[in-house]
Amino acid sequence: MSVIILLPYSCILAPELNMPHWSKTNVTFVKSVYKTAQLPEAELPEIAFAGRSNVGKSSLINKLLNRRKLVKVSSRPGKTQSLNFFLAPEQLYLVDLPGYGYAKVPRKLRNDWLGLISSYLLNRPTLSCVVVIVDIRHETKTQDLELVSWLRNEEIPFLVVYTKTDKLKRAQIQRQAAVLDSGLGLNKEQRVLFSSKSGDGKENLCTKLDLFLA
Ligand SMILES: Nc1nc2c(ncn2[C@@H]2O[C@H](COP(=O)(O)OP(=O)(O)OP(=O)(O)O)[C@@H](O)[C@H]2O)c(=O)[nH]1
Ligand SMILES: [Mg+2]
Repeated sequence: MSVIILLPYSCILAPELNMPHWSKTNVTFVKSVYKTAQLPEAELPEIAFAGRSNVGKSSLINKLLNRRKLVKVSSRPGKTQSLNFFLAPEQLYLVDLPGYGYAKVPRKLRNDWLGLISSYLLNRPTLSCVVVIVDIRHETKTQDLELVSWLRNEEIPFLVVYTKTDKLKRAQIQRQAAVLDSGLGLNKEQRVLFSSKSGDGKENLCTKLDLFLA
């Protein structure tokens, strides 16, 4: 008996159309942006990744794209000082934002970053989602709460990721997640548990991000 499998037309012509954005291997670094004038043309959907210094933003992007060294990861906080644009051709931009909350950054530089980041987040017409990354081990930090409240107020779509879950035991993960949910005013649908080390939560994160891009 022969079995005939019917594939959708798009699948035969262009298999990549039916693949999730996240299995792409041809993502490339485009540019570092230090001033609004340097932003690439707003022609593709964009996902920006924000969070405190050293929380694991760059590691999360690498894990999402299955790339070990696309984005530089460091043990030195404050490594990412510009808006770094990565491109999945014809699909979307991923934007690694500078981390906040690192005390040793000079005030002038910090104010410049804040101006650049808030202007980018407020005015970027193609911004589909801001991923706010929070270390699952910590209590609710004022700056995370401020960012989430600001995004909510400005009606900028966002998703929160509690990362580094590999550092906690299963029961602790649930306890900490509940503490952060309450501190940040989130329900379970608005956040994802994730580990860049183990990859736990990656599928859920991809599925949630796809909803923002749909
Ligand atoms: N165990 C564990 N370590 C992680 C995870 N994510 C990141 N790290 C580590 O945390 C440190 C900081 O990671 P980065 O990805 O550079 O953090 P970042 O938020 O991009 O840092 P800045 O660009 O400096 O703001 C590195 O030593 C990573 O290896 C994780 O899920 N689990
Ligand atoms: Mg970084």
